[in-house]
Amino acid sequence: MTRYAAPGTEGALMSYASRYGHFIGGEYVDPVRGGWFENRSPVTGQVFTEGARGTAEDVERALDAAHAAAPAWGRTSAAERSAVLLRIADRTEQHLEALAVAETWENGKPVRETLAADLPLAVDHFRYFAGVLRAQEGSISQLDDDTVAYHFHEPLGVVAQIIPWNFPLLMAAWKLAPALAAGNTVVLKPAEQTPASVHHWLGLVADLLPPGVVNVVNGFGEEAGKPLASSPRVAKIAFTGETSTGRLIMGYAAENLKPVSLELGGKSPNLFFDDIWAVDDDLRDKALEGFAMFALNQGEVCTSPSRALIERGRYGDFLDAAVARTELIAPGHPLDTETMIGAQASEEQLRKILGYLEIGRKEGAKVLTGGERQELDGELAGGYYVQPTVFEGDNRMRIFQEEIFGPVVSVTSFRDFDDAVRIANDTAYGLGAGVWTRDVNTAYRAGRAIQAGRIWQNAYHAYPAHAAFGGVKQSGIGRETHKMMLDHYQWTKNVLVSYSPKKL
Ligand code: TXE
Repeated sequence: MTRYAAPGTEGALMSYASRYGHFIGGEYVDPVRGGWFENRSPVTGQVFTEGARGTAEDVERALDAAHAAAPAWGRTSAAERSAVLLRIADRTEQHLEALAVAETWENGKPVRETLAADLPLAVDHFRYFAGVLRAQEGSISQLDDDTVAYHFHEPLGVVAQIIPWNFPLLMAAWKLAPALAAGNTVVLKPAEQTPASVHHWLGLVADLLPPGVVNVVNGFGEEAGKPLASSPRVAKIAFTGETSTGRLIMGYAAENLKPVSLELGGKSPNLFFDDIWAVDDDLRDKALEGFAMFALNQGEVCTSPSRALIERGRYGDFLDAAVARTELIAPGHPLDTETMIGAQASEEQLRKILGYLEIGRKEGAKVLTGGERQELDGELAGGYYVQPTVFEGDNRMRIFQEEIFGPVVSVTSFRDFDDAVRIANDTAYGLGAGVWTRDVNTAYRAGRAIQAGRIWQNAYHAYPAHAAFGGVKQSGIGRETHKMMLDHYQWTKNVLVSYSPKKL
């Protein structure tokens, strides 16, 4: 076991600055109106740094810088931009351990996850888009012997990106890599709960980018996010967050007729067919792991498998084993490499989850394990910890229909294939789903019938680049983590040429 030292303490791999201004035009600047807000580590509940409280004036400054940088960056060759992205990936990788600690301290998630997933995935994202960029081609249509239509990819220009707090660095990488690859400059707003890690990372990679190509404005949704998303000076808005905020963003964008991509909430079903239990083998164990994935990242994942649907024949056997597996999820100090569940990202989120634990009980759902705040000792006593919780109930309950965004799974049974699909689709959301079965036909039919953008089969919570990710229904519009993102961040110019000497 390794216990990393907390940022800024003796032996620590990194320390945070005491405050982070906005990053505009290649340098840190103070907020125009002079406001700052406190940033608490959810690990301890203590303030560890401050972020600039951005307003419309700061957004305008960032947009000025992004517009000034846009023409030159947009004209760089694919090879040049690709080389920059590769250097960013290498630099991030060189500091991977320190960034993993930073991410854990700011967000609360266990360092074993930031080391194994958040940071390696962020690094790979830059490498992936550096690669696909080199392979992108325009096209030519030959309309007749003398007439051709060229299709060129043009960058959109300056894009706005607004990200949440559940994966501060990975969400920044998911947004920045394709936008930069496509030749855009960016104004990005991190979540007010996690303003610092992105800045710490920027401090490490900023010299690799021309000033103004990436600008980061901190602040709250209404004060900084809204002026950014509603600015006529942005060519596109990319957003990840709550569904209700996504609606607002789309409204702002509609005013200026700007394209949006939205990655929103979810209530993802995880389906366990009887045959998975029929054989005592590695796949059965893997399915139990798949069940326990609801607690990964403290359940603060938009695709969290927060509804488990178990076939009736082996319901009791599977559920007993699943509850036992859940009870192995070790809480502890998030900077210990053996800790499996860390702190919720903010006190607000903690309160929201505890509220849903109450709602579940009042609705008549049965708590099979957990159900309380996780009390920890010492410096962790002020942190925001929740026990992994398994509820048994009915899909009509609020705990089955509303996104809790905590380590809480709501379990129910299904009769047969059609019943499973009916319950799975009985939700406003359509982001992720899991299907666990040994039968390839069941897997295929379920994969086609479930309304969700990503369906894992005998797997869960894998987010590799080159597999398109995004939602349907109330879970969003557009896809990420795939080369098709280049199209989201470029527009097609058609040049139609006649080589005919004949008169018109
Ligand atoms: O989200 P918000 P919150 C869900 C999850 C969570 C709930 C609330 O259920 O409990 O949302 O989280 C910015 N104009 N998800 O309140 O408000 C905000 O500053 C422009 C799911 O944090 O959507 C932040 O940068 N921007 C999710 C970002 O939007 C605005 C991830 C997200 O915050 C704005 C996070 C406005 N009017 C939460 N209001 C997922 N799908 O991964 C807020 N913002």
